[in-house]
Amino acid sequence: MTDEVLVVAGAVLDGGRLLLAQRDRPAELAGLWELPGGKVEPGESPAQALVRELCEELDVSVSVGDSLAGVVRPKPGLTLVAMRATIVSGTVRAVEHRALRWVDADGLSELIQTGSMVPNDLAWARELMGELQVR
Ligand code: 9L3
Ligand code: MG
Repeated sequence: MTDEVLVVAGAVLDGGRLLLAQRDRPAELAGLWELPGGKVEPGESPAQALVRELCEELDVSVSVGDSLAGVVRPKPGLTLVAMRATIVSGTVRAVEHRALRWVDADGLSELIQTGSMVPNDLAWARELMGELQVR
């Protein structure tokens, strides 16, 4: 079906910290923090889409690893998946976001507690929290 939308987001972890990006749009999500990414285009694999999205949004090249366990279906026709990504070249900068932030377990916990995460990303945030905590 052409109206099936798949969104892929990147879990970029480095040195015990997770990269989060603050959305600038749409209005209801502006100011909230997410795993960066976007829609898989026709003909792309999720991994290819993530490489393209993180190049467009963060100006870096990444290699894509495993998917996170959480698959989010907020409404019919929309599925969100997250995949691990490692920066292979470049330094992240906020091309399309309001800001970027590297968070440790405490920083991520704070964003979750204060309702500062994009709601659809909460399952991934909790999953990644476990990994940040054991370090
Ligand atoms: N979305 C939710 N969490 C995320 C991402 C990357 C995207 N981590 C949602 C927000 C939009 C839709 O998916 O409704 C498409 O994302 P984008 O192309 O606006 O980034
Ligand atoms: Mg995006």
